[in-house]
Amino acid sequence: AAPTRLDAYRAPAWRVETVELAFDLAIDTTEVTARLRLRCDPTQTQPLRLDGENLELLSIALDGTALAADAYRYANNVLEIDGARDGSVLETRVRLRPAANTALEGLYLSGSAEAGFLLTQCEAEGFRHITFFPDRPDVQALYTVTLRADRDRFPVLLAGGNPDGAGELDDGRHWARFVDPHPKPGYLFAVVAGRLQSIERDYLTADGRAVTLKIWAEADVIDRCDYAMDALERAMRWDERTYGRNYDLDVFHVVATHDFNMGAMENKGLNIFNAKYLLADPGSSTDDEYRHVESVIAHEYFHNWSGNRVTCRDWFQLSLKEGLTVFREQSFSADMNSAPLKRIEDVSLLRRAQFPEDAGPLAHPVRPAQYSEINNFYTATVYEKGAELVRMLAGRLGREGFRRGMDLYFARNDGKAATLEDFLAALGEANHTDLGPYLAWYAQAGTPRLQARGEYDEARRSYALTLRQHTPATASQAQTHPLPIPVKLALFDRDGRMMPLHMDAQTSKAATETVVVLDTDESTFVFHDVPSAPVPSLLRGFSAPVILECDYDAAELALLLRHDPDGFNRWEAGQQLATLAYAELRDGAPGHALDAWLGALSDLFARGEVEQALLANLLTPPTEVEWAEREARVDPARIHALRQQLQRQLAERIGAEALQQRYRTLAGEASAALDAASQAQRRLKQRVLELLCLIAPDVAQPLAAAQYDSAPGMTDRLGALAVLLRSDAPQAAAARAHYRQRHADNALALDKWFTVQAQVPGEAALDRVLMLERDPAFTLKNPNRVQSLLGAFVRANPSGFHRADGAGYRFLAERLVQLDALNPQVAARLATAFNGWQRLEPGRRQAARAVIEDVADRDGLSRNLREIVANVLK
Ligand code: B3K
Ligand code: ZN
Repeated sequence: AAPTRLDAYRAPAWRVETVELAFDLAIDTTEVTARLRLRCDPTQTQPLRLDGENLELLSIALDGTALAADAYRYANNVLEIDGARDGSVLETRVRLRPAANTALEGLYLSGSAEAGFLLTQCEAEGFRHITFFPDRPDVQALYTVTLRADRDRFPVLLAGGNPDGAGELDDGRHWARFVDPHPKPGYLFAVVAGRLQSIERDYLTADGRAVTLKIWAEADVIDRCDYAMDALERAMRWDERTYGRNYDLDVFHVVATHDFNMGAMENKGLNIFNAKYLLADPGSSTDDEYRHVESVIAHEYFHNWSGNRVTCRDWFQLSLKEGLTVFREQSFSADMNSAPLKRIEDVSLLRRAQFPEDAGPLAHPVRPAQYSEINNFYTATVYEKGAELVRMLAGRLGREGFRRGMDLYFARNDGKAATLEDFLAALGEANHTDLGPYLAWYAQAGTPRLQARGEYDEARRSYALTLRQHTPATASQAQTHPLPIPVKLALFDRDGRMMPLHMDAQTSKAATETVVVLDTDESTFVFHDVPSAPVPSLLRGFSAPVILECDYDAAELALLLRHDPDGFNRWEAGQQLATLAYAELRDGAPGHALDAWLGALSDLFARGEVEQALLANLLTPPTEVEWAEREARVDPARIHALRQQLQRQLAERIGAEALQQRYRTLAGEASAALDAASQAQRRLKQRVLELLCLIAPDVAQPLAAAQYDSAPGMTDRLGALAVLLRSDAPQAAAARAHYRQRHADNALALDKWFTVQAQVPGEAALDRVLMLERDPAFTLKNPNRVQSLLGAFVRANPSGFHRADGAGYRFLAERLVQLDALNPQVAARLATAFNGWQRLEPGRRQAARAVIEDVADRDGLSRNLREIVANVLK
């Protein structure tokens, strides 16, 4: 089929005003009756066409009369119907096969046929797997949903909206009805049915609505939902306070499943979560996982306004809801936890996941121009880069201005399907500002390079900062244009103090931080009354998603690393300095940068004035993936070796004695408490143990083994296991076996057992993965398990996956083909691990190309996998 194109958008000829759905639910076959009241756009003359995939049509009637066989045609996933008019009512009845649905899209079974439950996933185009419908987000309808099922097998029946009656039927069956007063697109529809338990909380919204919050899960995990409930309440309060947004139904359901293709789904009134992002308990969740639960709970909840009340006109606008909602979640998490740490985490993710995407054959704009399979565009670019674009706009308008703009955006577009233009227009108009130039960011792929050069004029006491931008061409766009780039900056004197800034005429009150906007290819900004040659701190807080190429020297970066009061920028200076040090090692010329990095960090370590979690981050150099991005001929084994060498030098400079002592101090305070200080202490302790193990394994391994044995919580236990496995410690085998047995019945804990082993670097990793695949708990049918082993191996273990003989590539190709037959979405996502193969050194490059071409030649691939493989070869 031809790709779908943004510029081919047309408003729907047919809309649906109301939908009445009735489900007769059972595991093997479910029947769905749909009554649609149709509206026709009088200016268009198309026949009625509805989407439908894998549907067995049982009956069809228009305005109460069964349709003759020649009055409709069902082919190529489209049902075309003759004779419909404005106001017509169409009734269809279809049969579905949930238990046979391994793609986990539409209605499917979670768990076993005997004990599992039924649920739906509709975004992006799953609703057409449930009933015939114009399955596009700009068709918004009012839903009434009736569920009928055997009471014993399906005691709980849920759908989005407010409850509207329930009761008994014959033969042990029962029914429940739900009415949603808010018009919504089909992708937000959801039902859940089965044996589930719940926890419940009353919530009163700021505007006075009494709401029941309910979290549902299977009996064995229901006692792990309390943290999510607390997080939900925090998120709801925060959205009231920060954006004036209240919840708008009488109940809010959240359901946990172990069988889910992604993180979670914001269905109206009935969010469905991958258990990984909902369940949390000290015995089996790490600190990171607790934070993820909080942020995903918030993200899905925030969608109720940014996504549901105001939805997307078409899937090209996906970032309208996703970029905005990620930004809202980031702000929430920053408020709940440490803002600099959150920023560090988000920028790291952007660099690890989005920059490589933007630099390779899969590059696409935040608003793509075309797609063949929309599920392939739930990417780091649409989500994370999209969030960075919103952050730039918010920064530009300031806190109050942004709130004004958001108020107008929600008011104007409530109940509508909007575009990115609508978003920028509302933000701009509420502030009498033209944000139009920022639209260019949404249309252009690739990460801009920002070059900075500073010149100090001693006689004039002025400092001229010249900024230049350039975005390299990408596979999808040969021509690139300048973009508005806000650069937040400060100037430091040589004692590490920020200078007051005086720019041209306008500034009389002298701030120490300012924002300049570069919106042309090149521009020079002049600062006056600068008493001495400054060290610029540029792009503070990562004020734009660009790559800064600045001719900082090592001493300047070290000064920022030692003195910048802003945690993010201090970390950033350290990352840049580490990158210079890495380049020195790579070129066989260890020099100033290495020395400055080691010196600054060992001082900061000894002086102990930096907060513990930040210190742990400072002591961690950029990832192998980030460094691979800078190389023209990537040799992942070499990058790994150099990074290890760099860390070993850091450990040596700090000294085994000092590391050991610090470890003992930190270990003395071990607890499973979740407060920020306890988390920070665990994080630093882990980093110290890792560094110590690089230079004194004989000392570190027994410490790790003891930590494993006495760990009060999962963060300590898993951290210790990782150190033992990575250093091939004599104690590793016992700990590995112990963990396997202890957590045999806990799927999420077991996932981490697979992951920690899949991530042990080096050429032996593939054999380990093959061995782990033979574990009885491994299955290709569960997306979390696939991610935990295969995903961790191909994405987070570069030196293992990129084995020199190409065996890692052949292994992935084989699994992709197997997986594709079961679950195309999961297969396609895994296939993106081939991104970047063009820049591998020649040996690996050839091996990778042969393997990818071989996959591309297979018959019968899904549209999902075919598109990724074809794009990756570009
Ligand atoms: N909107 C969903 C993602 C749906 C993915 C469809 N393949 C989760 C989220 O971003 O909140
Ligand atoms: Zn989202």
